[in-house]
Amino acid sequence: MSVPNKLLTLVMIHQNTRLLLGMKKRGFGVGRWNGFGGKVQQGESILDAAKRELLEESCVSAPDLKHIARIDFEFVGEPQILEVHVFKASEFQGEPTETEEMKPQWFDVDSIPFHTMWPDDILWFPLMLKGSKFKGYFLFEGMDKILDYTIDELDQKAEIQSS
Ligand code: 8OG
Repeated sequence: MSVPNKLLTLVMIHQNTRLLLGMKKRGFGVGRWNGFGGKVQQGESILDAAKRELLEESCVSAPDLKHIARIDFEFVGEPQILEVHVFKASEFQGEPTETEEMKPQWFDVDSIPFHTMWPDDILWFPLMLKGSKFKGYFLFEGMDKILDYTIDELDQKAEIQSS
């Protein structure tokens, strides 16, 4: 029997030339800059989970999140696919504030610290930054090596499907 995908969210706050990232202080992806997000809870919508995790991890709320991508991550030897739903916002309320999970910082879009991020990010951030919708798949061996991947740009009107 196949294992159901694990649903996760990832939120990017992007304003013109700057992007808000957080340094992950603990857990999966520790030591890497990333957007804000985490697991979708039982009975929660993916959008509500994205808003909740953004607030919990950065003290910022963004009422108008645009669902821009679904990226599936497979890890060699692990049966469960991580299904990450990516959202983007330009408007937000509150002041980005360090929490137990994340240390937020603004980056110029020309100086994104890809060397201290998940290695797939450099491959799909350009699409995210230019406002595209897309679907991605990455096969990882461990946390650092990508064995295979696909990225398909979608029509702006396309609805991002979840499993
Ligand atoms: O709840 P937890 O902190 O474990 O959630 C993991 C977060 O990391 C979630 O926001 C999804 C995100 N994430 C992955 N893999 C990758 C990846 O390869 N790149 C980026 N940018 N984020 C990822 O789980």
